[in-house]
Amino acid sequence: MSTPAQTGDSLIVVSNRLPVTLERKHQTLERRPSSGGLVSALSPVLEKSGGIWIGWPGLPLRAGEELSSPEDPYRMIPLDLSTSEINRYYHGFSNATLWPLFHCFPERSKLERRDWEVYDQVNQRFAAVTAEHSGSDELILVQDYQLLRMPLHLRKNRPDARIAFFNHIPFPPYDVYRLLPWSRELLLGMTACDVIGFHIPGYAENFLSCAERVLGARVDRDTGVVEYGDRTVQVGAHPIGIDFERFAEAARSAPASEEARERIVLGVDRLDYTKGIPERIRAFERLLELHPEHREKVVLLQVAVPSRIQVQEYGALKAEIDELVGRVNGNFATSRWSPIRYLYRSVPQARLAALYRDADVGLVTPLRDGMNLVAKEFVAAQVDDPGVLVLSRLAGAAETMFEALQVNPYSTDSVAEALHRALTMEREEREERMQALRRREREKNVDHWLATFLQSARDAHAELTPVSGQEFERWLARFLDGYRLALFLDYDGTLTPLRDHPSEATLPGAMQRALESCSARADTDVSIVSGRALDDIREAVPVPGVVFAGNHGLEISGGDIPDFRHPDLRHYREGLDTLAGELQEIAPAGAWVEEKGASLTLHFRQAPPNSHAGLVEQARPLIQQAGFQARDASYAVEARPPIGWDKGHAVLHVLRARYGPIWSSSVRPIYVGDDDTDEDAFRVLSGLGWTFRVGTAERPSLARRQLPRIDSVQAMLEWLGRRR
Ligand code: ADQ
Repeated sequence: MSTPAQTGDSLIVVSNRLPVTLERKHQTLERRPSSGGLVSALSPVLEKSGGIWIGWPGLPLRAGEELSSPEDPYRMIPLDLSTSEINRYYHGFSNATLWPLFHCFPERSKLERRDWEVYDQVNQRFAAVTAEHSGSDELILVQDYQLLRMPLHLRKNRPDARIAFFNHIPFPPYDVYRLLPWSRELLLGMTACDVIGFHIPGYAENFLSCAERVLGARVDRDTGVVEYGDRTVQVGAHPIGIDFERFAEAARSAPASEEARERIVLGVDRLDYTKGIPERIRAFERLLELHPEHREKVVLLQVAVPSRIQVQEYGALKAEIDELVGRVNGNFATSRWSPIRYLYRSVPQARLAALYRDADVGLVTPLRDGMNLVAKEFVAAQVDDPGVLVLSRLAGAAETMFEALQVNPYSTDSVAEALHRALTMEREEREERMQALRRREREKNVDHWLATFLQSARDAHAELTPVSGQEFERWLARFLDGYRLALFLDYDGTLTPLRDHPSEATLPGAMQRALESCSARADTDVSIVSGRALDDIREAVPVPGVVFAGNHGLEISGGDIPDFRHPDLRHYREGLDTLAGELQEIAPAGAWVEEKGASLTLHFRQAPPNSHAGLVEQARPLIQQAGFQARDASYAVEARPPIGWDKGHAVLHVLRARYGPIWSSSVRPIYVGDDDTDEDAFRVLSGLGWTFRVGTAERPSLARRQLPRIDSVQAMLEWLGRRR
C-alpha cells in the first residue's frame, strides 16, 4: 500500500477547527500549528497535494487579517462563527447533545431544538464554503461529529463529489441513538458520503444497525455497504494510530521528570466526564485500603487539561474531582507523602513524554472513549524499563491493545486489583507485554491509519443491487401469513422510470406481468394511487381488477367498490379552468399545463433550466390567488383544491370501502411510492402496514424501508405474485 504522501489525491480537509492555534497579543495575531496526531498526519498529504483545510479559526478574525501566508504549503480557509453559533452549534449541539449521547450518557444529553437548527445551519455553511473551494476531482475528507450534516448539504451542490467522513468518537447502539429526536436527519447527513470510517468494528456495526432500523436503509453486514435509496456508502473500521516515532524520540531525549522519587501511577486526560477521573481516584483509594503496602511508596499523578469550561457539566466535574482529591489526600497523607498529585493544566509535549516514560503504570480508564490516544502515547514512550498499561475495556483502544491489563472502569475493586497486579508485575512479563504493544503501535501508526482510510475511499464503488425475493420473504412472509393483502402502488417513479413527459412513461412489460400475477391472486387486491388524472392512470395500467385513485385520491374507481369523487370538487371546477389559462400564459417554451379534471400541473422539465426558479416564483402566487394550494413536484408545480384530502385519506377510503370498518383484523396493507406526496400514505399506514419508499429521499422519509430503484419494486411484485 502507498503511504499517504504518495497517493497524489487532491485533498480538502474539513474539520470544526483549523490545524492552528491563534492568539491575539497586543493587537497582533500569533499563529502556531496545533499539536496532535491528526494535524501531523494530514499536513504532509495536504502539502503534497496542494490541498486546503477548511475550519473555524477559534477566534473572530478582524477585517484584513489573513490566516494563510503565501509561503504556507497549503491553504487554510477560515470559517467564522458568531457568538451565538459557537454557543448553539459547538457548545450546545456538538458538545452538550451529541458528545454525551454518542458516549452512551443519554441522561446528560441536552435536547434543544434551537441548538439543532443552528447546528444544521452551520453545517450548511461549512458545505457552502467547501463547494465554493472545490472542483470536481478532490477527495473531501470531513472530520468528526460536529459535521454530521455537512455531507448532505454538500451533496446537493456537488452531486458527484467524493466525500469521506471519519468519526473520532464512538457511534452508540440503536437503543441509545434513537433517543435523539433528529436521529433520522443525522443519518441522512452521513449517508450522503461515499465512505464512513469508525475506529472499531463495533461502532461500524452500531451505525449499520441504526441506518437499517432508523432510516430503513438496506445494509450488508459482510461487506459494510449501506444502501439508502439510490446511493451506497462504504462503512469500515480504521483504528487511528499516533506519530509513534515522535513520542518515542521525545521520551528518549526528555530529562528525568521531577516526580521520580516515588512509584508513579499516571493519568492524563482532557477533563471530561467520559474519561472516568473520579472513578479512577476511587479505585486508587481502594488500592490503598486493600493493599496498604503501597502507602508512602506510590502516588497517583493525575494531569487534566481544562476543557469545554463553557459547558455546565464540566464545571461540576471539576468541583467533584477537587473534592475527591482533597478527601483521599486528607484521609491517607502522612508527613512525608501525599497519595494524589493533581495538575489541572496542559503539559508541554516534552514533559508529557518524560512523565509517560517515568511512570510505572499508565492508568487509562475512560468510561467510554472513541479510541484514546493517551494509551498509545504511553506505550510509545516506554523506551526503557517498561511500565504497565491498565486500560479500560470501554475504550476503542482496548479492541487492539490486548496485552494491556484490561479493566471494567466502573468496578472499583477490579481496577484496584489490576493496579496492584501492575505494581507488582515482574520485569520479564512487563517487557513481554510492552514489546508486543509497541510493535503494533509502531506499525499501525497515524500514517498507516490515513493511508488505509484514503485507500478505502478510493476503492469505494459499491454497486446497487436489486432487492432479492429472499429479502422480501424475510420482511413480509410472517406479516402476510393468514391475511389478505391490500397492495397500494404509486405509478410514476415507482412502476415506471420518471420521464421528461408523462406520456413517455409507459409501464414496462415485465412490470405489467408482475402486477397481473398479484392482481390475479384470490388473496391480493391491487390499487394504484397516483397524482395523474383518473382516466390517464387507468389507461396507463391496463390490468384487470385494479382500483385506481387519481388526482392524489380525489377520484377513485375500479375493483368492486363504488366510484368516489370528493364532494367538494365541484366548487373548484370553474376556478381550475381560469387558472389553467393564466398558467399557460406565463409558461416559457418547453413548459406546459396538464389539466387533470380535479387539479392541474405546470410541468417545466423541458423548459430552459435557468427559467425554473423564476417560473415557480410566478406560478405560486397565481395558484394561491385562484384559491388553490401550490405543491412542488418533480420539475413541476401542482395546483390542488384546498380540500383536506391526500393519498393517505385515499388509502383509508379504499380499505374501508373494500373490507369494512374493521378491515385491520383481516387485511394487511403494503404501500410503495417514490414521491413526497406518498409520505401522507406512509404516515397513515405507520404501524398498520409495511411501507416502502423508492429512491433517495432528501428529507427523512416515514416509510419503513427504502428500495433502490424500480427494479426492486418489480422483484417485490414478482415475489408477492408467487408467494406461498
Ligand atoms: P480526545 O477525547 O481528545 O480525542 P484522546 O484520544 O485521549 O482524547 O486524546 C487526547 C490528547 O490530548 C492526547 O494526544 C494527549 O496527549 C493530549 N493531552 C491530554 N491531556 C493533556 C495534558 N494535560 N497536557 C497536554 N496534552 C494532553 C478524540 C476522541 C478519542 C480519539 C481521538 C482521536 O475522543 O477517543 O482517540 O479523538 O481520534
